[in-house]
Amino acid sequence: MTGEITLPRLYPILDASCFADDRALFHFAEELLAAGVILLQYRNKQGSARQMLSHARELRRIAGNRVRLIMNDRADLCLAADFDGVHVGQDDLAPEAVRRIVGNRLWVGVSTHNPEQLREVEQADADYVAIGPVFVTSSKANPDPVVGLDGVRSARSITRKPLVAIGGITRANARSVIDAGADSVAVISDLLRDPRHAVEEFHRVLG
Ligand code: 3NM
Repeated sequence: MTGEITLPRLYPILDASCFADDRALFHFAEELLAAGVILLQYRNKQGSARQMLSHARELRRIAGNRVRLIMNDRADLCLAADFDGVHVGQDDLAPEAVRRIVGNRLWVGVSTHNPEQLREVEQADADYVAIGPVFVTSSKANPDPVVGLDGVRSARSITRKPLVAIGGITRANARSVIDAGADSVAVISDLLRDPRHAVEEFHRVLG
């Protein structure tokens, strides 16, 4: 993206593995959107490329063009589904490689887990950086060590890029994460039960 992006405080992640079937997945998305979510990431570590593209195209249709949709890991599927950005981890394509694929108009976000990775991404062509896991999480296989609120404060001191905090973030601790310097909180599990109500509560505590 040319120029700095602005992240909303809440960055929900729709993880396909959390849903029994497509109907439940799309219903969840509809509930998030009805509650006012404007940025949403689609994550699917187990599905085929074909399933991912099919989910992603339907999400684009449901969301319309007012919601920013971010594809986890896959620049090719981001383009194919007309998404607005790609989020990559440390084992995915590097930000510069993603940028060559998606161009300057779309967002590129990168996950980091320690100061060294943060310093590297700070120099890279990424629009935002994520730090995590902030707290214990059961939504990710083999998570890196928990960084805590001190890890968020340290990340804030290293990067000038918009900062997303992720991992174990709930309505109960989200405010402390923002107060530690994050611009936005990315959440999977604390949205799953009654998403509409959960989003409203996140919005309330995050102000
Ligand atoms: N990435 P929940 S932690 C997808 O540390 C993901 O980069 C992490 O899910 C990282 O909100 C995480 O349920 C899981 O803890 C976030």
